[in-house]
Amino acid sequence: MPAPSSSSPVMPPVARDATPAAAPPGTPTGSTPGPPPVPTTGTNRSRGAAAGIGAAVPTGIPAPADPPDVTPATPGATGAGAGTTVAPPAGEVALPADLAALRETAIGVLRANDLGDITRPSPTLYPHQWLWDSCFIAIGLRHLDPARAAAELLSLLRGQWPGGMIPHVIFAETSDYYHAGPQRWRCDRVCTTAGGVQSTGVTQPPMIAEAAVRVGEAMSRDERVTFYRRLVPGLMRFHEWLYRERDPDDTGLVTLVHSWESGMDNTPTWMEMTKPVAPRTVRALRRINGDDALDALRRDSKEVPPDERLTSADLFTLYRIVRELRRSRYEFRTIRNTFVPLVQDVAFNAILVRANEHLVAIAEEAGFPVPRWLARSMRRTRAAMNDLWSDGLYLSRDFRTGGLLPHPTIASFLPLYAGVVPDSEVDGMVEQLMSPRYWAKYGIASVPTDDPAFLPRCYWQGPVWVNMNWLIADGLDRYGRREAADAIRRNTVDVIRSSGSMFEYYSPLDGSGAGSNRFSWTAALLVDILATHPPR
Ligand code: 2M8
Repeated sequence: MPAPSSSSPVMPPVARDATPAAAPPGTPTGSTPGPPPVPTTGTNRSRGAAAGIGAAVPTGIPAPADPPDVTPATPGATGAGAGTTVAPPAGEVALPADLAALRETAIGVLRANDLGDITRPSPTLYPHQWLWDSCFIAIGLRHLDPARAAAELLSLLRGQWPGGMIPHVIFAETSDYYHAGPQRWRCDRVCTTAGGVQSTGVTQPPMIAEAAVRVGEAMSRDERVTFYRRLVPGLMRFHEWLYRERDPDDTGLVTLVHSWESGMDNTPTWMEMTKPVAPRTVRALRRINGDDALDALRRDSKEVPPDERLTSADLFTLYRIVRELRRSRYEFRTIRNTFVPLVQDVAFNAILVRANEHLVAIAEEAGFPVPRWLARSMRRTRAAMNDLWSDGLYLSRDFRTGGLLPHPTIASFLPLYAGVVPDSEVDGMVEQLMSPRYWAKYGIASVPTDDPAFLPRCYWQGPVWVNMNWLIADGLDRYGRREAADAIRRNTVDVIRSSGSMFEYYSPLDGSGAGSNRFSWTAALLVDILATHPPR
C-alpha cells in the first residue's frame, strides 16, 4: 500500500480564486408559478459571501466556535499534530490540532462560498450552483447545520424542467462572469424552470439521493420525513426523466449528450469522442497559429492557468456541442440524429445505481410509491453495468456503435461505489487502484499515470479529486474492504493538509494543489471525512 504523504514538501502559496469584495446580489426568484416552495434557513441570501471568513454576521453555516487556541495548520505539517488535540464542536470527535485548524479553514471556505441556500463551488471560477457540487457540499454541511444542508438540496428543485430534468447549473443572479453562462444555452426559449430560474440544458451525475440520505441521518425522524416529503416528488420525476428521455431504447443505461454531464469535463474517454467534432474554424486557427490564438480567445482561464484546464480546442468544441444541443431544443430524439457524441458513461450510471437504491428507501420513508416501470428500469441499470465490464475494469460505451471506449480512468472504479462488482472481482480492482499505475505518491490519479494523456495538474486528465476518493472509499466500506477505504481517506486528508488549502484538485506526483484554491466540495468532504472517519 502506498505510503501516506504526511511528510510532503510545502507547496508555494498560490493566489487563485480571490473572494470578491462585494456581496453577490440575491438569488433569482421567478414570477412563474409552480415549484414547491423551497425552504431557506431564514437568512438573507447575500449574507454568506458578504460576511466572508470569520465575519461576525451570522450565516446559515454556523461560524466556527472561537478559533482554537493553537497555531493554524502549517502546510506540510505531519499527521498527529504534535499530540495536541482540540476540544471539538458538540457532537464531533476531538481532532489533532493541525486537523482542527484545517477543518476551520474548510468551514471558512464554505462560509465564503455560501449564497444563502446555495453554495457556489468557488468564488470566481464557478459563481453559480452546480448539481453534483451541491450534493457533495450538503454531505459536509450536514455536520454544521442539517437544515442548511437540506436547503442546499431542495434548492436544486428550483431549476427542475417541466419534463423532470434537474440541470447541471442553476444560474445565480450574479454579475460574476462565467464562461458558459445563460446566453450560451438560451434555455428560456425552450422551457420555464420550476422556480423561474435560468439554467443550462443538460444534467449532471444524480448524487441527490445519496446526499439526501446523508443529510437525513443528521436529522430527527420528524425532520427527516418532512425533508423527504418535500424532496421526493421532484427527485422521483428526475429519475423518471433520466430513463424516459435518456434511455428510450431500454438498454438499462442512461446516455449522456455532453461531457459536462459526466462532471469529468476533459477526461480522455470523452475527449476522444469530442475531438473529431471540433469546429472547422478551430482546426483552421490551430493550423495557422497553433494553440496561442485560441488561448487568447478563451475566457475561463483568467484565475487558473490554462494548462490546468482543458485545451482551448477542446473547450471550443464543447461550446459547439452546446450550440447543437440548443438547436435540438435539448431533446434526445433530435440530438441522436446529430453529430453530438453520445456516451453511456460508466461513472454516471454507477452513481445512478446507488441513487436508485437510496431513492427507493427514502420514498418509502416519506410514503411515496415508486412506479412499477421505474422500479423495473432501476433493476435493468444494475444488471446492465455488467455490459461495461472489460478485462478487470469497467468502461464507458459509445451509444451509437455499442462499442466500449478503450480508456480506463478513475470512472472505471465507480462500480465499486455502485456495489455492482461481483465480490470475486473486488480485490483485483482494489489491487489495480493501489498499484503505482493509479496510486502515485500523493494519491489516486484520475487517469493512469502511464497513459499518454496523463497530465498531473490538468483538471480531469490526471489529478487527484477528493469527490472520487470519497465515492470509492464509501463503496469499499460496503464491500468490507475497510483497510483500503481508510487508506484512501487518510491519503485524501494528507494531500489537503500538505497543501494547506482547499484546492479543486491535486497533483498525484507532488501533491501540489491546482485549479481553484477555495473549492467547496474539497472543503465539505474534508469536513465529512474528519467527522465520520477521524484519522486514528
Ligand atoms: C467543472 O465543470 C464546469 C462545467 O460544468 C466548468 O469547467 O466550467 C467540473 O469539474 C464539474 O465536475 C464541476 O461540477 C464544475 C463545478 O465545480 O466544474
